[in-house]
Amino acid sequence: MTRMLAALLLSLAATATCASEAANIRASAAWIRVLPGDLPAGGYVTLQNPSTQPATLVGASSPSYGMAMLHESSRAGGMNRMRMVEKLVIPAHGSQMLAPGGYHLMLMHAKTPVAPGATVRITLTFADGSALPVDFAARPAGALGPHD
Ligand SMILES: [Cu+2]
Repeated sequence: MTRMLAALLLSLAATATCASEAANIRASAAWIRVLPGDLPAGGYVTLQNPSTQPATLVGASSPSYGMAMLHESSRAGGMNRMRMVEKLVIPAHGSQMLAPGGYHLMLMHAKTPVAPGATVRITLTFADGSALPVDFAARPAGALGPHD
């Protein structure tokens, strides 16, 4: 009987720590920078993880764009570079910023022109397969942040 109870408690504990990664993440200050023509837009967001489990961002998709990728910008030898990032960890009790000059979403092939002021839905996907839909505010090419 005691053994059964222990097994039951163990399974309950396992369930409690298996909340989906997406459910643990809080997204804020989500915006995209819209560039003219068919130039890709950068997507930026702050991801907070108040949970006790790390979450790993592995991709993104949007009904407004043909392709969305995770990128990192850097400067090396006076050159701006970008590279693809396969995954980005949001640590337990921590946060990760996607911001100009660093990690960002690269949104390509807008299906229809996205105007500044519009809202673009982007779904973030995590390593456990869970998904977090986030509304991003479209901002003009000169914007520095979600509000300026
Ligand atoms: Cu990029």
